Amino acid sequence: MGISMFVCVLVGLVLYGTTTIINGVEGSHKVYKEYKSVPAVEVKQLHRTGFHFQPKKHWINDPNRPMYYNGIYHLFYQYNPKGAVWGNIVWAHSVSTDMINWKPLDPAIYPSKPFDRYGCWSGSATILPGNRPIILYTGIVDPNNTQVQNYAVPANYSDPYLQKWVKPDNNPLVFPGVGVNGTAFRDPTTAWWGPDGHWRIIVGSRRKHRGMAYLYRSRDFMSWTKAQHPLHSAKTGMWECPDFYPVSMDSENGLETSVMKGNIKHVLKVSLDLTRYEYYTVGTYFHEKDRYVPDNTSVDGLAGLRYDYGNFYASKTFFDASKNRRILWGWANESDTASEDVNKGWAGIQTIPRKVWLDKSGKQLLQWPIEELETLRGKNVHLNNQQLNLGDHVEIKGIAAAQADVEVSFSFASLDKAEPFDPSWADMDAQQLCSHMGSTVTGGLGPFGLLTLASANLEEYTPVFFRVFKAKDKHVVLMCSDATSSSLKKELYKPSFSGFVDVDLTDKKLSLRSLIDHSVVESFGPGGKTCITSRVYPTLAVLGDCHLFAFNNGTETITIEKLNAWSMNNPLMN
Ligand SMILES: *[C@@H]1O[C@H](CO)[C@@H](O)[C@H](O)[C@H]1NC(C)=O
Ligand SMILES: *[C@@H]1O[C@H](CO)[C@@H](O)[C@H](O)[C@H]1NC(C)=O
Ligand SMILES: *[C@@H]1O[C@H](CO)[C@@H](O)[C@H](O)[C@H]1NC(C)=O
Ligand SMILES: *[C@@H]1O[C@H](CO)[C@@H](O)[C@H](O)[C@H]1NC(C)=O
Ligand SMILES: *[C@@H]1O[C@H](CO)[C@@H](O)[C@H](O)[C@H]1NC(C)=O
Ligand SMILES: *[C@H]1O[C@@H](CO)[C@H](O)[C@@H](O)[C@@H]1NC(C)=O
Repeated sequence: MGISMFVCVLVGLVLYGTTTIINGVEGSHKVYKEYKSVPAVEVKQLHRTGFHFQPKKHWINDPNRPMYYNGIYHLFYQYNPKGAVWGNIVWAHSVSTDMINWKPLDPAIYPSKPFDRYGCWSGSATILPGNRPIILYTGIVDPNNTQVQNYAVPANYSDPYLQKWVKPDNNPLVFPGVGVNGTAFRDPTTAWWGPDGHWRIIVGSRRKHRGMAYLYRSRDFMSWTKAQHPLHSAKTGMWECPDFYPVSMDSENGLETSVMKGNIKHVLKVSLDLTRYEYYTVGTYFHEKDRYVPDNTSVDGLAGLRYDYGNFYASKTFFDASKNRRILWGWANESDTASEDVNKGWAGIQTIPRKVWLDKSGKQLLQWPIEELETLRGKNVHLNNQQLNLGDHVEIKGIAAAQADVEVSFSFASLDKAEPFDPSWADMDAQQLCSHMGSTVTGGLGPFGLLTLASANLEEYTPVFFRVFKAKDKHVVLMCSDATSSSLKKELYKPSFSGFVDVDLTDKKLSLRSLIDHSVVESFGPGGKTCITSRVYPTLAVLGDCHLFAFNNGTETITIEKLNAWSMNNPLMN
């Protein structure tokens, strides 16, 4: 991560507050040399989240090597101990027994050795036989940004928190080698073990315009050999933070990363530096040939499936053996300016950990907030059978609307009023469509949904809604989380995030869950089929002045069959 930033600093092209573009192709972070070592004077509370993962102050990015070990969940993450913009990155470390309440520890890894002197970037944990965790991470070895893969092990396996980590002197384990671009070679995955007695990892890279998942094998975890061919590649630009894991075709349970047999498929996820979004495919892993082939229902690249259609990047999953589930963590960056971040004294959150599993169709994943989140639910209000006619918006009163969990199921009598889906829209992505047809554009079946983080008179609101279209031989469901009207503040990134929902409408229902937390709205479309995270910064719709509504701006009447909303309590947060 952060490679382009390094390149810029080091070649002296320090850009003050302007977007850095490498080769005119790759989008990237921004470099603020004047801010990166300016500790926060004060930590502004107004938009801080109540129940999302955050340290006390300063910048965070990628979640790293989450794992479960001897009853404790560990989360490591990229952290700037000295400021609220990217820089000075170390591996911060927190522990938890439920992934909701967190206790901070000292940083686990920081630059100190020749093999990581210029940076300690993302990586993954693997639990070796004998219950011994080991971490692989990317080290930066020179001012030219050359990347290698290193390992670290706990100093004391009996320490329940694994506070100290050792980076042995036989590092690095993996050099870029011939034919590999050494400045685009990072983010090793959790290793999996094959029946041939070899461990395997992939490392993200690029070769010209191809994203590469380079495959390495090792018998002893120390000596690694690059395979002749990558596990997979595609013409998408640089692949960061790859993740590769099996999913069951007949159960919601997660699978340990080395499982290869049974009724399973595999998932390959990559973070595209080009778009700063993440994409995944569902496919088959031919382990004898060490090739991954996406199914014909899954495409690589920009038209592909995404975990989340909003602010969500550099994610990582792990297998939680205590509950037989696979858990997904992702980073949600800020949408305000760097100077605002410096002013706030903090930047970046981790999204609520999500359980991930394969949909029955076998074509996509489903995601749902971990059940432990429900322990934070406080005051509850509910509604049943409430009708919403064209233009209606009803307030959901009685909870803390700025920090809430809302579950709602909508129904409608007929699909007849669905607007026609213009074939020319097929070339548009969902986000473009949502920006043309927002919550204020009257429709037929929709737009309907929730108005989150809303001010009393709707000067500010973040609508999360559905709109149903009728295409030639099917219905097309659009889900939007639209930041356009989220804040009266001008200098903000306010995208109309959106994704399509592949859902069967024969029961004429659509459901939605939104986790609302001051400056974030994390939403889960029907059963977790489409997820969207928006970061927003209201000026009026804050704290006690924040409201929640359900609305309909379509001609078809919508019924709120059932709505439950809870105020959310604050967990222990670092
Ligand atoms: C960095 O790159 C420059 C220019 O290619 C080269 O002269 C120099 O030797 C490199 N430095 C290191 C430490 O590799
Ligand atoms: C390792 O951790 C255990 C449990 O905290 C402690 O009792 C022991 O003294 C530690 N060993 C060393 C060498 O620090
Ligand atoms: C190697 O990767 C860097 C960083 O992405 C890029 O700027 C450079 O053009 C790449 N070199 C080649 C030969 O592709
Ligand atoms: C997609 O693959 C399945 C088998 O996995 C096959 O039955 C189907 O015909 C393929 N569809 C296309 C369009 O190639
Ligand atoms: C519904 O549409 C009307 C007319 O465009 C607009 O004034 C109103 O704000 C919309 N309601 C919502 C909740 O967006
Ligand atoms: C998050 O911030 C927005 C606004 O500055 C950028 O447009 C995104 O590219 C950025 N996302 C990531 C993953 O860095």
